[in-house]
Amino acid sequence: MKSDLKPDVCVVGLGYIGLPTAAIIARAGCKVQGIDVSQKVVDTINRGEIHIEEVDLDGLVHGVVSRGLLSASTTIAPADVFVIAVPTPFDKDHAPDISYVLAAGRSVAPVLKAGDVVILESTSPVGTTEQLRDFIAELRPDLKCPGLTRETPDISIAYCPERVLPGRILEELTNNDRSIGGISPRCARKALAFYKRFVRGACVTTDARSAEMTKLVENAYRDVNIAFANELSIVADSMGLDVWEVIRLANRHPRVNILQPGPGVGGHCIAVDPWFIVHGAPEATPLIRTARGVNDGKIRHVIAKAEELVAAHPDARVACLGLAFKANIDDFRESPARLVAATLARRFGHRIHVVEPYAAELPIEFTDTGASLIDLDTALEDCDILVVLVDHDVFRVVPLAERSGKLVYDTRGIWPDQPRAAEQREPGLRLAS
Ligand code: SAJ
Repeated sequence: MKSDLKPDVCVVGLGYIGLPTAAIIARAGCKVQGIDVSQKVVDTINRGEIHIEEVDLDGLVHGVVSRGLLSASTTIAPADVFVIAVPTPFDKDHAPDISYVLAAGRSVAPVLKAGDVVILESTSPVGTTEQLRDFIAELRPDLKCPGLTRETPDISIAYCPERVLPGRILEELTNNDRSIGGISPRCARKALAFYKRFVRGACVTTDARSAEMTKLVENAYRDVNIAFANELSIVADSMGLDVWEVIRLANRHPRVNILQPGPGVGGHCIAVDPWFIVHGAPEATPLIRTARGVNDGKIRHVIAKAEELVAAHPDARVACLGLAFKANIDDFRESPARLVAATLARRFGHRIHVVEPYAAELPIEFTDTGASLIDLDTALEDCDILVVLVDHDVFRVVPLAERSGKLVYDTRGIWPDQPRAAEQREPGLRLAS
């Protein structure tokens, strides 16, 4: 690859990170081939359409596909830069599974040539990039790999995690700072030159292991801080205090910034990545492990409280507000809200209604429960109990007049003006956490 020419790029894995990344690189003028194991995903993208929901992604993909800059395939072709963005799940014992990363390495290896750059973006346990390098070296003994030769290596290998927020992916892919960890400083420099083509944020180089750990630390930091807020919510509740009020006041301290309690931590990152650290250093991670336990325990706490409330009002119709794992997105995977609503639906059947403006139908586990999907207006007119599970903006703006007289269990603290139980002399009118 000549440095003045735009590299041909291959992005392996066209999911929530891979597809937006491929589209942004294509927008920067590079020819991008996206690889996915699913023929359906490949066909969708080649039609200029998308298989995931993300703000503005449809228009961008349509544009770069129709300009011939992005195409998709199930089979890999030679390129200058390979970006691997495949899942790294964990097993039932929370041990990370890097088999998709190694499978991507297996598919990339045969087409590698001198001068190529391989970049791993998947969230990975520390040491994965080196394992990927070892695997490629094994498959391609003809190539000199970084860290395994005294001579100038033929290829460069680096780790560069994404840190984008679902719902803001395109903006954050462009504007967030990036950590770029090379197997060697030379690898980091090569990867840096690539990211500079489409990232406006600062690109900071380091070694691969530090970059791997940085990604895990960022999400563990958030998990621990959310756990603190969730623990506080249960403590405040037991003392008859409004946790939202306490946090609002505490956050007026110039060095205090407590996050928001909720029905637990969802999504595919924050509830997963801390385990990669725990698995790497089990004896040294009591805090990170406990935070996971606190956040998972908050889901059980909310289920128990919601069940108690619904059971205590046998004639009441109940609306669960939200299924998404967080506000203003249509992603229902690994969602505490969905788990709470489905548990209520299984136990209380047709009394349970779900309001989710981002869903066209209820997820599969609601089948045969008797629960139904209704719109917000119907819920406000017909339901007696509102269980707020997601802080979607459309819920936040419901005026007090439309929810007065209802029993409200607000797990997100979106309605600070809702009268509390004591003021209304009716137990459980507003449960705080
Ligand atoms: N949550 C709370 N209280 C809060 C903040 C969040 O209960 O104060 C809950 C949310 O409702 C949700 C969960 O935590 O269920 C996670 O939401 P999030 O907005 O904190 O994070 P994600 O999972 O959407 O994205 C995170 C981000 N990481 C950090 O903020 C450190 C994102 O930047 C990463 O790129 C992403 O994980 C990832 O892919 O790793």
